[in-house]
Amino acid sequence: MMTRTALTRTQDVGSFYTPVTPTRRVPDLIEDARDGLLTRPRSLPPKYFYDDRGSELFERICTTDEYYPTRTEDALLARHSGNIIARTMPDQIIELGSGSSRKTRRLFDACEAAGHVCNYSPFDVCEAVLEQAAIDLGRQYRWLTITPLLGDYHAGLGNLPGSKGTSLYVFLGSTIGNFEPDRAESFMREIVSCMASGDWLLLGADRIKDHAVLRAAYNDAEGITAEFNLNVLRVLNRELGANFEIGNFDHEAVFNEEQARIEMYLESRCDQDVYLGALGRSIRLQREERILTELSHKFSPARLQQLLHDCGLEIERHYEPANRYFSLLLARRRE
Ligand code: SAH
Ligand code: AVI
Repeated sequence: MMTRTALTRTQDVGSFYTPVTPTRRVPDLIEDARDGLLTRPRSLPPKYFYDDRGSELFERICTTDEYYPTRTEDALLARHSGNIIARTMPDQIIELGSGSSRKTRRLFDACEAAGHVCNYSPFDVCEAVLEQAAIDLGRQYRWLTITPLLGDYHAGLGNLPGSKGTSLYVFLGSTIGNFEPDRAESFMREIVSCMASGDWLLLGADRIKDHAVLRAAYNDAEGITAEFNLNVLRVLNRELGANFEIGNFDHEAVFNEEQARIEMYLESRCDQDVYLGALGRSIRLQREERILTELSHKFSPARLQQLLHDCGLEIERHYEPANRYFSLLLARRRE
């Protein structure tokens, strides 16, 4: 991953990012660790996965044989971006949790093919991934005005920079599945409240399917998902002055059928004490005790329709592959 110094040297994208001012306060890592680790059941919010290394590991997960969501969604975008751009003709594309923006290129390719120029605002919590995306996209699409936005989308969308004309909000990768169901709905409502009449939302959502396929996607043979999961302990060691022994934990990812979600845990391999420096406290973890690190909800078409309807959206198109592994929904605000 290129460093910020390197970006300054390339001078490719001018000033690098615009910070998104929170509209509400969200807990910081110390508070999240206090809330999530000092009491049982133990848990951590998934945003802490995404330091530089975590973002790189996520990119590697996307290329594993088992992790079908990325290539399935990418194939849908490759096939339908022409249609999506023709319908929406966006003046700006605003992407939430944009990561490397790799799949979003399909939309830019379609813009190019249609001779349509637009602006792009990728919004992410990880500075390194945002920076690299801005550099790469700036090189590939010289016509594209890129405004990288750095911030936590849980802190509110009310301070996103103002926009002119038609906006296409993009939320890909089934990141919506990482939210608790109530939060998924309130977040979607927040997106809708940013949308003016005539604006669009493109949402990617992973579908319920054969449980073995789902389990394999979060238990790849190379162990990259395990590394991604364990990486959050490195984040805690660095940012919180904790002393987690990475080798004392196992990656666990199980499908909870009742809740239709993958649950990802770090499981303690032994009885152990871990010191959380910034909290001035130790916690005792018993053998096989788990820390919940991520929920990844899987959706039925009916659930997606209900979610979008309840949030004031009207579905314009529902794109899905022949195996129905993934949904790409193009929606607009219901008037
Ligand atoms: N949209 C991309 C990346 C998905 S990974 C894709 O489909 O491949 C999830 C992305 O959301 C990561 O880049 C991560 O840094 C970002 N993210 C996670 N929590 C976030 C938060 N609270 N605010 C903003 N971005 C967040
Ligand atoms: C970003 N998010 C939608 C991914 C998912 O599938 O829930 C993160 C991930 N976790 C493990 N593998 C991928």
